[in-house]
Amino acid sequence: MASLIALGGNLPTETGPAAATLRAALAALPDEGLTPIRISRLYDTPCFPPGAGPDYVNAAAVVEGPDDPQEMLAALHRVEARFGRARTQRWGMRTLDLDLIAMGDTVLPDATVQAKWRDLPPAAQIRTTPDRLILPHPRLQDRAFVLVPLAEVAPDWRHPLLGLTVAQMLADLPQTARDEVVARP
Ligand code: A4P
Ligand code: MG
Repeated sequence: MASLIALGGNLPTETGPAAATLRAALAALPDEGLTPIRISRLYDTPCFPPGAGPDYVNAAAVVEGPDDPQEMLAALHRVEARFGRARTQRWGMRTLDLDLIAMGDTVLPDATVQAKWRDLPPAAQIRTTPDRLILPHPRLQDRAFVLVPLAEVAPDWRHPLLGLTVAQMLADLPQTARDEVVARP
């Protein structure tokens, strides 16, 4: 099944600066059974929340991979591990973060729980981490650093619960937030 994935990093690794790490991670996807179908450009994005660390490099891709969402996430975690992802502080600095944004119109674990995580107030978002896979990714609709790259590779994917396409969710963000996400030359 085709999945949408988002990549981000704001710390150098042995591979090099974050941009080099993202490129290497994209190149390593086939080693984990994931076939990239479309890959966005890399984007420079301001750190969220502001001041929490260096700015990020972000990208998105459409990949063909396992039908089972848990297997899909496990494959992404193996790529993260290979590039030295250490889970320390949530929303802290990271060498490589690979998020599973969506798998078709799969909703996990169910519409009520997905909506609960989606509607979490910002303070609680920082304090709490889901202990299971939530699909679509609960913060997708809020984040220009996800939606701008995603609009390059899957503008017409439609959120199964919000009923909005990627292009529509992006258009709903403030212009200032969209302008901060800048494609690298
Ligand atoms: N989890 C549940 N649903 C998912 C999903 N759809 N995709 C669980 C991935 N993981 C999911 O994730 C924490 C737990 O969420 C996992 O055990 C998984 O089972 P994580 O990747 O270990 O932790 P994290 O990355 O610290 O949390 P998360 O939620 O991925 O962080 P965010 O929300 O992605 O924030 N600013 C800019 N400019 N660019 C960025 O890329 N990224 C973050 C990370 C903060 N600020 C940023 C950026
Ligand atoms: Mg993550």
